[in-house]
Amino acid sequence: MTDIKELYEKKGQGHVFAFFDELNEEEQKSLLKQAADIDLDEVAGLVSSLVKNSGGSKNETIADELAPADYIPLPDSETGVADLWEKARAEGEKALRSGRVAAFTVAGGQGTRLGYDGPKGTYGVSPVLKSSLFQIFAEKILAASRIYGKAIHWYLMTSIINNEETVKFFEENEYFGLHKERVHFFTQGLMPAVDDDGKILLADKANIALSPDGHGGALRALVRSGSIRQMEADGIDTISYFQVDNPLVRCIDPEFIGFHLLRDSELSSKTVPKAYPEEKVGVFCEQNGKAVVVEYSDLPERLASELDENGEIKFRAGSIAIHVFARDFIKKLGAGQSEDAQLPFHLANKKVAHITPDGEVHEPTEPNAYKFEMFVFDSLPFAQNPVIIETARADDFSPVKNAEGVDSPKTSREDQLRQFARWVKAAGVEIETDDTGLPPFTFEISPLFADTEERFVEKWNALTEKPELTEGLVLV
Ligand code: UD2
Repeated sequence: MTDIKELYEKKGQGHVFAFFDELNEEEQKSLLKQAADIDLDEVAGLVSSLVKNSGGSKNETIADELAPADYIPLPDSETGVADLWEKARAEGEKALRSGRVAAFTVAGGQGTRLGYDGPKGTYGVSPVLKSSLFQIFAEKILAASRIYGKAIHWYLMTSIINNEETVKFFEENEYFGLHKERVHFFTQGLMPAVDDDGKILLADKANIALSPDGHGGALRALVRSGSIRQMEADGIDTISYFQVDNPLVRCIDPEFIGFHLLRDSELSSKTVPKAYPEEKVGVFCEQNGKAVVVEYSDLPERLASELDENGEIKFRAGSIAIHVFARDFIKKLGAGQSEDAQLPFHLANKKVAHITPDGEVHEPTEPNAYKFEMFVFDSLPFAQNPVIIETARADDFSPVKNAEGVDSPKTSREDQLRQFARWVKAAGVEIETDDTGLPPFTFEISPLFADTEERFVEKWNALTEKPELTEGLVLV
């Protein structure tokens, strides 16, 4: 154990143990464990490559090599080919019936922007019942399990900060009708926050200031937690990935899965055309013959606002963080089997409360520290045969990120209502809506009643007694 202290001393991080002698035995053990879990060489490398170079003008260098990425357009768009989509759907349905597909949600983030005190997935978002994000996903997965006759496994990545509360929420809600043994939680890795000089910060005398290593940490964590091995044992080779913040997401989409399988892709992605140049989504681009996602903060403004010959946003293929991964691609990358296929870390300059060398608590008002995060989409250039398909924003993407304004509970609730109203209209029911398609009253269609427009129409038409569409109606 003293080896760890010596190692920290040798690497210039000895201050982490400055208060060690004041701690009780349990605290000492815990601090030593936290310290042992940190790869100091990795941190030193990141400090010299990122922290010491922060403020450079990397954007302009990458910008010159970027071109917009190609994607498969929707079948009902001008250039879309309906046959292709039909074939993809058949392939995806076959895969679902054979049980080779699992769902996977990254839910380890801290969700600070929403200002909600709890794991984001427990936040209530549906219009009438205020069902939580987790419940909506669970019901979509349950619905797909019933449709394809195979109970779908669901993997969820949490972090040490929210794991206990997340699992408790599922327990209390009896896993929303899913088989408990098919819902798998695992925690992601942590990285220490450092100051301008690359010194690791202490949250208090007994704890290092640690935070989740980004959703890109999912690849390592899936391997380390044994989830990949378990998938192999269960015959699962295809992983449907989505974020915790998007209640509209089609958790299990046969067409998307089908395109991924038909093209023998290691990583497939969905795109929607950006709504406006500054929209905070990454953009699919091509760089040196490889597909990449350039995060919104890294795309130079002149490219973000450039128009093509048709007057459309040139770099418009927005990344909405919905993917299908081949299991073995994650296995390869997550195990770090290849030196060249390591996901890079990104630097985030944040406010981190910490304890000073003289034992005082420092609550910063300005960003004072650096955190390191990996992004899952950085795995894209390593993937063989990457596929990008277009999806309809209205049926796949309306995230809850901010307490107010864009991407807020209000906008997401309204987008859910618009979807329900479209489905009802498609079934031939007259319903009044405003110019944006929003109905004047609040109602809800549970994924257990129908999870797509097509199934809604079928189910609605089969009802012998149709309920009246009024305020507060819930179809389950
Ligand atoms: C993400 C994408 C953005 C776009 C947008 C769509 C990044 C950097 N950008 O933006 O390009 O696709 O989503 O909505 O991802 N998470 C973890 N562990 C972590 C950090 C995050 O599990 O350590 C999860 C988090 O719980 C959430 C998701 O990753 O489900 C997205 O994280 P975010 O809110 O930081 O990403 P955001 O909104 O900046």
